[in-house]
Amino acid sequence: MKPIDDTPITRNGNSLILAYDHGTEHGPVDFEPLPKSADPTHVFEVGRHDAVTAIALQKGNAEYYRSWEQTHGVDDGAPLLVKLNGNSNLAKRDDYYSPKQCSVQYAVEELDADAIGYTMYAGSLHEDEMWKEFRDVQEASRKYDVPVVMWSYPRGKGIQENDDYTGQEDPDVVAYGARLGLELGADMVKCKYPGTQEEWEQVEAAVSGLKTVMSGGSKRSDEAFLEDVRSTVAVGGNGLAVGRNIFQRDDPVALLDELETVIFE
Ligand code: FBP
Repeated sequence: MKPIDDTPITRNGNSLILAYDHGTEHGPVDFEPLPKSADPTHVFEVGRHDAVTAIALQKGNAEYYRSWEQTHGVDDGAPLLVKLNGNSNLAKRDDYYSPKQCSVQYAVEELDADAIGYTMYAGSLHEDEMWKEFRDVQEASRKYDVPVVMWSYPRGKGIQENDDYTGQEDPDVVAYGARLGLELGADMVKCKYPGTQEEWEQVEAAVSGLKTVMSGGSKRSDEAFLEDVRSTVAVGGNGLAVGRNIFQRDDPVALLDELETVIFE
């Protein structure tokens, strides 16, 4: 099994994953702040920035990405992370579930994926089913020697709200989700930022050195965003998986330059 630090999705041990699966997860509404972001090739171009160590795409865009690279002679595009599962906001379900649309075999053999991504909703009524799917994904990833990133988002009927937190942002819940990544064999976990550095320390304490990346969340100012990233990296976080804070900016280069310094230097 290749250590994740020997794969193209890390640099100096850290990662910046440019996530662009929002058309699946949220729908075109996420492209409204910057209409050109609905064009995948615009975001593929953004991914050529040196700071980006992987671009996370659903199967259809992953196919488009590989053909775009070929037609345009691009050889410096971001390594490809294929997100195997996803769900739309349109479905009515009894609880959270993210079905799988792509196999590890297809991702690696047909799309030449450098990494695999899978969303886990621990706490949902469908947790058992997702654990079984993740087991197959993880074992197939080992067979092909590609790293697995778990989008670890505990949510659903098992997650209680309390006076202080809205369930998903409770640091105990985030830390538990991160720990599941370690227990179930992920190489990296992507977690919601609970909101403070102390709370992220709690996440780090739970994972015993497993790579962690912070989920970007909704768009905020450059300074507020950088501050969140700095505060996680300072206590052991390994970077960022970010979508809206990059692709909703008309010119994200300055922010990517800053992120490159914060995450890799
Ligand atoms: P953002 O940086 O835009 O939050 O993207 C990260 C991400 O995990 C995406 O991969 C995914 O589409 C989205 O967040 C899911 O967000 P949520 O399910 O919390 O609305």
